[in-house]
Amino acid sequence: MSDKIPNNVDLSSNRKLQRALEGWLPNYLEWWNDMGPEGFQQDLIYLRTAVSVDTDGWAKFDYVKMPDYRWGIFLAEPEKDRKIHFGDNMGGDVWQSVPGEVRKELRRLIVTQADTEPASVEQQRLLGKTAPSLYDLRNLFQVNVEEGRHLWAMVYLLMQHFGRDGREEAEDLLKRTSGNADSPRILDAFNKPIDDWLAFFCFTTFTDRDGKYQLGALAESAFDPLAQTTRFMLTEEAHHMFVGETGVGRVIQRTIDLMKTAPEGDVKAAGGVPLELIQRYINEWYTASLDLFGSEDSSNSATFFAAGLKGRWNEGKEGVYDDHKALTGSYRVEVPTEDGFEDRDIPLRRAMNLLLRDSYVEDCQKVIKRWNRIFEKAGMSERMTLPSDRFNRIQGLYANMPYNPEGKLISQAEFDGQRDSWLPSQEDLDYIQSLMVACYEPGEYASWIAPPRKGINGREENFEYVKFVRNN
Ligand code: BYC
Ligand code: FE
Ligand code: FE
Repeated sequence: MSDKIPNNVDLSSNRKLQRALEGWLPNYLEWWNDMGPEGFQQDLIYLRTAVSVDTDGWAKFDYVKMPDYRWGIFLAEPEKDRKIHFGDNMGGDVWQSVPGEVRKELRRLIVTQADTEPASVEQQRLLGKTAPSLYDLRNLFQVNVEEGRHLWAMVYLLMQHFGRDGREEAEDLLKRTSGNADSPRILDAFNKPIDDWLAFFCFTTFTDRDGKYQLGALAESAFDPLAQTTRFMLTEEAHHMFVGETGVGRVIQRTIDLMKTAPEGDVKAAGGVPLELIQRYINEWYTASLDLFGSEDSSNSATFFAAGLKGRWNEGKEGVYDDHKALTGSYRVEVPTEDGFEDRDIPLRRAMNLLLRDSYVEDCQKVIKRWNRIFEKAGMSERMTLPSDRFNRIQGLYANMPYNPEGKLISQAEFDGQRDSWLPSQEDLDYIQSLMVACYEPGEYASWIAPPRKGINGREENFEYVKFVRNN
């Protein structure tokens, strides 16, 4: 065990790697200080820390200062005699080191994955100042430190398996910045501002859920260290999505309560979030997350699949797919043309982004269903929906064209006229911003959100999830 860097990869017997990681550590901490959560660094946060990957060592809860969080390297237990189970190399042994012929592609996948982790921390860095409760504040920081750990996980792969290039990439990951005009983060959604908590809850619902599917696809990889690393990351992702889904759910619940109890049912006057506004936020973050799957028709995705770098969702699970080569078959899509649409049959391997996205969309639909149960329980007929996958896209076949949320192509003028009823308007953003007032009393919640049904780790209602050491 190396003291500085908790790990289960026997770091102390790998001096070169240890030195590289220990050299990177101060830069990481500097980044965390400059670009991580603003304020709160000396406060005591009730966090779950991974000490090891077995069930005991993994769910340890304690008060920690964020900079003392045990960022480290944890890989899931390797599977014995694992074989490549899809693509051209199917049946062969999985790789413990990087084959030269896929080095470039693998490095790019790992760097892209890695880049999203610090990006999300940057996007969320000011939210602590307006947390609606200590419970939410603690959840934000739990998500932030774990995204920091996900960066460590990817940096480990880069340094262990990609030599000097890997070390350079690791440095660059701390140099790009979310939203920076000169050196932005790689993927679009990670350059969008997250300036309020409704955006945070939508992001953790929809964008962290892209994380779940992308990590799931990488967990199938023939490059075994990547598969093991991402498999362990997935266990943390579940909590991030929980924070998002219950967060939006609690906003909906609060709005329903206000619709029934506020004078004249005026939700805004009572400091709540109108349902249409929640729907507009859903539209925005869901569609931005669809863009993260890349184009529906993608030669990159065919290359990744053929080489065994990235599989489909549950590729290795029995009974899901009969054919793991995907050399035959196609996926029919409607492609926009000058004067309408035409059908295109995308060869299956080139449609891998789309197949992964279908699994994601199905999962999102279940989330919507669970949110709609809140309305059903309250005896209300209102419902939340997911917009069409053509709406508001900036990647893929339907990018930058005026589709309405039902997926119908309309004129640009009509789109512009209706835009603010479909996506958050400046007025919406200003209104939500006006609600963002910190509520730091244990057991108390801001006006626009209902309390959670249960505490973290079974804690009582007025548990002090954050102990302030000094004024923030
Ligand atoms: N923004 O063939 P195409 C997470 C680029 S989230 C900007 O359509 P491909 C997390 C693309 O790079 C999970 N650029 O796409 C969540 C390509 O560029 P080049 C993150 C985009 O390569 C919350 C060109 O467009 N993990 O973990 O098949 C908090 C055409 O490419 C975008 C991964 O993404 C975009 N949205 O697929 C914290 C997994 N989409 O080659 C963390 C690794 C496409 O022309 N990444 N482009 O320069 C991948 O598997 C693939 O890179 C993508 C794109 C699925 C993202
Ligand atoms: Fe992550
Ligand atoms: Fe996450």
